[in-house]
Amino acid sequence: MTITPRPALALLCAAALGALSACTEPAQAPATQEQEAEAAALTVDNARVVLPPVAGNPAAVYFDLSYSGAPGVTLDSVEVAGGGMTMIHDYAEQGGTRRMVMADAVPLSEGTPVSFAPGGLHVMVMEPSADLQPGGTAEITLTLSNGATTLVTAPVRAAGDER
Ligand SMILES: [Cu+2]
Repeated sequence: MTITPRPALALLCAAALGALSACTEPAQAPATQEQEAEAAALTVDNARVVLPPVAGNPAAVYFDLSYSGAPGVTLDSVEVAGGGMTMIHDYAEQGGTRRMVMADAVPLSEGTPVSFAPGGLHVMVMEPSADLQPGGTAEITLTLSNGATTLVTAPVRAAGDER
């Protein structure tokens, strides 16, 4: 999918001139209107980080996604502040056993909620740091294939807690 730049900012500026407002450029490269719209189109509920029973093992992240944006978009990556590399995993039947497999990109479509939950889709977080403590919170960034990002704050749970 290609994102076509639109002169939306210029139009806003032109409108603002009538109100004598100065037209200021954001200091950082702004997200395009499309990216902001796509980020708003993603709703993340019930996000939580579950720490491993053994320190140093990967942590897991679960959440419920609903999406109402343009079709053809996937969830491409999930980053966790205080954690290392992340991977999106799923479970699948292989040779009669249920194994963990890589899920590179998770398709999102309107009217089809996607749940990351124990036994199914999950985010594995390598090398969770000591910043991630039970009862604390973690900042999680979800990035879509169109470049839109959504930041959520999730509670951190101990391995033995409810997942
Ligand atoms: Cu996994």
